[in-house]
Amino acid sequence: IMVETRLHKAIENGELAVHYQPQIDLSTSALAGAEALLRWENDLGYISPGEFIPIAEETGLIIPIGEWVIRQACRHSKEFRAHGLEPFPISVNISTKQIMNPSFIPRLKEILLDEQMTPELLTLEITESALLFYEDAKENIDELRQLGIGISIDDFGVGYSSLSMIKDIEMDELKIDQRFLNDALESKRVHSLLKTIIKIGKVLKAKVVVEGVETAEQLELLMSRGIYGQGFFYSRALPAQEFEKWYWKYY
Ligand code: G
Ligand code: G
Ligand code: MN
Ligand code: NA
Repeated sequence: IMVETRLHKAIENGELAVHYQPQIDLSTSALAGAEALLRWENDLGYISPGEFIPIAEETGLIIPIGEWVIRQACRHSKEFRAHGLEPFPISVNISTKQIMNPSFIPRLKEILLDEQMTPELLTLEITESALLFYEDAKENIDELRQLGIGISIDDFGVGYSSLSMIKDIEMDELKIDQRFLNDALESKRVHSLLKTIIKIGKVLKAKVVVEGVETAEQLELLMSRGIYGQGFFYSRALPAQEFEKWYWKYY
């Protein structure tokens, strides 16, 4: 209850912020995108999205909060370009509750218009489990893709029925859950599995992003495969201004 009450006011109190974590083209080391990650800090301290997103979902607050995140991402995208950064897509995490809401696509279109956002620079990250029990999933995903918005399947490999889902739904990007890379150095079996999942992404002609790149040794495993990486090795998620500083340091 406490968290819910505070979350209600979090947007208007300016306690929420969207941070950005870079995604790197591992063949060229170019910046290929950024994931928008929501942060909530108030007088009680920092509360992780792992804690408050489930509450936002239960209470329905995820709808206004989710729209706010998309709007912020569009604004920051415009700002980054105005400041001379090469255009790159921003990925926003979308909850099941959001994508299943009938107003989701109309509201999204409004936001894109309001913010003069190029749809091609927006990607939506959806978990496979989110789509599993959702009847209109395929139709809506197709419509979003027709608008030019990218669709990314997040945490790929840890939900169930993954393979049947990617059989039916076309996507632009596959994000391989970090636990595969985590174990790939210690286990030949997991390493082979990781390589096979990467091949699945390639067969689907999706951009393959491996999550949780933390060390140079892990990066070594992933190089020269025409894929993308995201993780603390490059940077944690940074506030927009710090993200720009990070960018100018490397590019
Ligand atoms: O950044 P971090 O590891 O703390 O994120 C924890 C979880 O919260 C991740 O699963 C991430 O996808 C989720 N998350 C972060 N930001 C958002 C957001 O804006 N919307 C939704 N729905 N989930 C988010
Ligand atoms: O569920 P999703 O993939 O959206 O969540 C992304 C989460 O992973 C974020 O909370 C982010 O902070 C976290 N993350 C990003 N890079 C790394 C990393 O290299 N190692 C670990 N352990 N977590 C990471
Ligand atoms: Mn994600
Ligand atoms: Na993920």
